[in-house]
Amino acid sequence: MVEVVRCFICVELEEKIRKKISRWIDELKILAPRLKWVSWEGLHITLKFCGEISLSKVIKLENALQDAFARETIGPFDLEIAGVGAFPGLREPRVLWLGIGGEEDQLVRIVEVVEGAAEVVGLEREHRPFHPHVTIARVKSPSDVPVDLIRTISDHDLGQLSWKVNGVTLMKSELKRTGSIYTPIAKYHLNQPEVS
Ligand code: 2AM
Repeated sequence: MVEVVRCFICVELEEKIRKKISRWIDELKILAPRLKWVSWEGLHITLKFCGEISLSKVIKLENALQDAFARETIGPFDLEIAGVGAFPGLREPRVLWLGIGGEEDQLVRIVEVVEGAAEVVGLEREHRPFHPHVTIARVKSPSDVPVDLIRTISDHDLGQLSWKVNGVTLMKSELKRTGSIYTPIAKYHLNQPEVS
């Protein structure tokens, strides 16, 4: 049997930021305990979801990403958490997320690099527009979302949460009954732009 790996490419958040978001999630959990809240380890910005791919394809993807990021001149850049929202919308949310601000245009450039490398190994391009976000909860049933929760998340100010993005991670995802377990497969560092 061919071994398959569920994986995705993401930007990780600094640990102190994940812990701060998580403390807020702990408060929200009290209002909506039936939602699937993401644990602090699982907070990230997905750049591309690869689905379940063969181990040999994972190795090819690792190499393609390595080559692509070695060629790129995108240097480290700053991102920040900017507001909250939901897919498809706050009226009937399926996914609750934190928005991203700062040098978002750099993130868009990185997604292009990632898509290019993924295409090299035969993965289909994402056709939906890229909407950078950090998923904080998934909703099974709309009745699990009290009005209070939406009011609380809309009114809350998490304060300034910004960090420097130094690289991108190819992450393995294992689905467990208690939640997903993410393990880095490889990390790709952003090049410092040359000073002339
Ligand atoms: P999101 O939560 O950032 O929206 C790992 O499972 C990551 O891959 C998740 O955080 C999720 O992104 C994304 N993901 C999972 N299943 C997916 C799917 N079927 N299609 C697209 N993205 C998916």
